[in-house]
Amino acid sequence: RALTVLSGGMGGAKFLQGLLHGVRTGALPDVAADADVTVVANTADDIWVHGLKVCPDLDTVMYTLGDGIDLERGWGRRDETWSVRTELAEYGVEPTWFGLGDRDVATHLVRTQMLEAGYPLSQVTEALCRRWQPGVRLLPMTDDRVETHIAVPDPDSPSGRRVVHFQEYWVRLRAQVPAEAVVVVGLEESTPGPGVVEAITDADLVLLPPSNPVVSVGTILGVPGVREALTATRAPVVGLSPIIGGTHVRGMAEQVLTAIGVEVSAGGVGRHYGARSRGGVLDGWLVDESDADQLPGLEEAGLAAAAVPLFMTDHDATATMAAAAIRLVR
Ligand code: GDP
Ligand code: FO1
Ligand code: CA
Repeated sequence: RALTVLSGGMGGAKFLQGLLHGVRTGALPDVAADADVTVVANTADDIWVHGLKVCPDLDTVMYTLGDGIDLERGWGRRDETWSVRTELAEYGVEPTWFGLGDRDVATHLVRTQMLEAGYPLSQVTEALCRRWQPGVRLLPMTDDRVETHIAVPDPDSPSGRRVVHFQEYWVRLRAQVPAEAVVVVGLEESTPGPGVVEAITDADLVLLPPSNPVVSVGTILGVPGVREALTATRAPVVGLSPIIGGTHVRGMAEQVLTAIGVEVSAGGVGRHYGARSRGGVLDGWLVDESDADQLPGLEEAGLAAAAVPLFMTDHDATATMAAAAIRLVR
């Protein structure tokens, strides 16, 4: 069987670890131990810093599944050193708020060199994965440049707001100011990367992990052609809520859901994605057991829904929720 997962960074990567564990241990119903897993990853977090192209979500998935991630930070490399970052700060070169580890810089140098030589991001990613062997086919959602920006309040500007790159909103501002709008530059003009549409239409199952519904999954869905592929695929499409008890487990999903006017609840996100039978992208939606009160609203919206433990505390717990997702739609 072929599984396809639409993923952001940390949440998606953690889900993928459990999913792969479930595949390998035969814990997933109707999924053979040699099933192929394809990941379509968000690239709208990408940022050019110090002349280097940094792809946080691609790298977080690649490092996590390739066992090079720093588990405590959740991003960047294990056993990292920060000489380059320190030297850049000594030169007073901005942005000093976005830290590039020395080992991580090598990844960005390889990527930037290949991009400048004319290789598309998909081929760059394939080359980097030859080293990291993540155990999945890792596809950028698009080879085109797409960047999420966030409008924040700014009393000093005539419009009362200013727009910052998503990384500045998250890393420098710590998402401590309201997100008034989410602007994904280049999204309308982008096209799905090589293999993306087929990964969705030819899959036996498509999973939406508990990634950020706006700036991780939302951006993938926003690439023209992706929604159509989800509508057309014969595979069931099932998702897991990143919102538990009315807020995110970590990160800034609450802020960006509010920015786009979506209710910050497990049911609200499920309804936001919508039932495929009603023009949306989902057949099924899993919520945490503490959100069982959301189930009637989801069923009314045409979605198969269930409430199960949804904290990814370890690989077995994650594999169990992945199995529950499959059971919901098979
Ligand atoms: P990012 O790109 O690094 O922000 O990572 P993702 O977008 O892939 O995932 C971030 C989302 O993961 C956040 O909205 C969190 O609420 C969600 N998340 C993190 N840990 C868990 C968990 O254990 N269970 C669930 N259900 N969601 C989680
Ligand atoms: N997150 C931080 O909180 N501080 C950083 O300095 C930082 C640097 C960084 C460098 C490379 C990279 O791939 C990720 C990095 N991140 C950092 C995490 C990044 O903001 C997140 O992984 C995602 O973009 C959130 O979705
Ligand atoms: Ca991300």
